[in-house]
Amino acid sequence: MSAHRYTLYGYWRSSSSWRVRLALHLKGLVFENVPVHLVRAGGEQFGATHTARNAMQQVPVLVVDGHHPISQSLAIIELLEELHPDPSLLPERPISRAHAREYAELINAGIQPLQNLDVLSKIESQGGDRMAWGQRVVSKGLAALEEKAVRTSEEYLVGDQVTVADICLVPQMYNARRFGVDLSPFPTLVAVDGRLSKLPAFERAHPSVQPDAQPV
Ligand SMILES: N[C@@H](CCC(=O)N[C@@H](CS)C(=O)NCC(=O)O)C(=O)O
Repeated sequence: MSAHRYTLYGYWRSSSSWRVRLALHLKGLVFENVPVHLVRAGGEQFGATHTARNAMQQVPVLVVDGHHPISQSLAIIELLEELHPDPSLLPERPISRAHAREYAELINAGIQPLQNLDVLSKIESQGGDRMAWGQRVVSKGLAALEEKAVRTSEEYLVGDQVTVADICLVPQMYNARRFGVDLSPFPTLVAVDGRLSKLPAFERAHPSVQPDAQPV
């Protein structure tokens, strides 16, 4: 039972919102899930109500105890880790912790922002091919991650504990499939993603079972 009240403003298919849902479920925390529709009516993220929560006009936003809106999924996950350290989403050894953070950032800073809705729309509006762009940036990032994970992975990306790296991996693999990326060069990532997807917290956080999910 949490001493804090959590409200998550997110979108079923947003990979960053998915990361926060995963952290909340892995830590067994109760939260209210409030959908912000990123597409309908031009995008609710651009409206005054959501802009007041996050001037970046993005999800996720976690509101803590009704008055602290926090954006940026990794900052939110770090807050949850500090407030609820058990179970930890970081390995014990400092080097392993660095790897978990490294992989999370590789996805958070090196892949996801290059293929988010905003960037894809701009690519398209300038005559580019959004699918080809998405495939290129996702494949490049996953290739780097595969090369690293081969050396640290056991059951999951870093050893045999679920970490923040795994939280970032699963939504990114889902996006890779949406872009039609060939995953055969990434056997480690595919195997870890498969194992993670069977865990109850990962099943509960999946976009398809969210209240705002739409048929695909
Ligand atoms: N670095 C941010 C990224 C947030 C982000 O890219 N959110 C996307 C959904 S995954 C969004 O709200 N997009 C709305 C838009 O592009 O208009 C985080 O980790 O929270």
